[in-house]
Amino acid sequence: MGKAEASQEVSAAEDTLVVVKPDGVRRGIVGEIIGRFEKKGFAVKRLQMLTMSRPQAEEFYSVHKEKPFFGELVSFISSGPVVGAVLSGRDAIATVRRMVGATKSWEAAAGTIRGDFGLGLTDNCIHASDSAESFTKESAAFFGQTRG
Ligand code: FUP
Repeated sequence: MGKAEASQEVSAAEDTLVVVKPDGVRRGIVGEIIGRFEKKGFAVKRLQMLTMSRPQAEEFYSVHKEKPFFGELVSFISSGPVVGAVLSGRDAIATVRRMVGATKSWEAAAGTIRGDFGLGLTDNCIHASDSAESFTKESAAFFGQTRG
């Protein structure tokens, strides 16, 4: 193995945030969802259940604040308990997004979480960060100042 490959190997672990949405918690599939990531090989570095306040939800979804569905999104994510997990492992952001599947659950491929567990859009079981920048912002909004 060359030097470049070796350093890539060392820096391969990446963190991402998933949030099981209120529909997933209500339906009792938190363990099933987090279990998929554990079986894939990701480490669960943080895990917390909480109910987001409206301001917290607005902060969490601030990238969407100009979108027509922002109000609905904020109401939904703050409608009940959610479970956030920081997952760590190789290429976590892209790999977890592939495991989550397409935004519209009815179109999501079988074998993905959205493809297997629902038919919703706003209520599509799970959120996953789409970039390192999103991970940083969303984690701050989700966990606040609590230490992990
Ligand atoms: P995703 O990254 O797959 O979660 O999807 P987006 O960033 O495109 O959308 C963010 C959230 O808004 C998703 F949970 C779905 C929701 N949404 C709506 O509720 N209505 C829409 O018209 C589009 C997205």
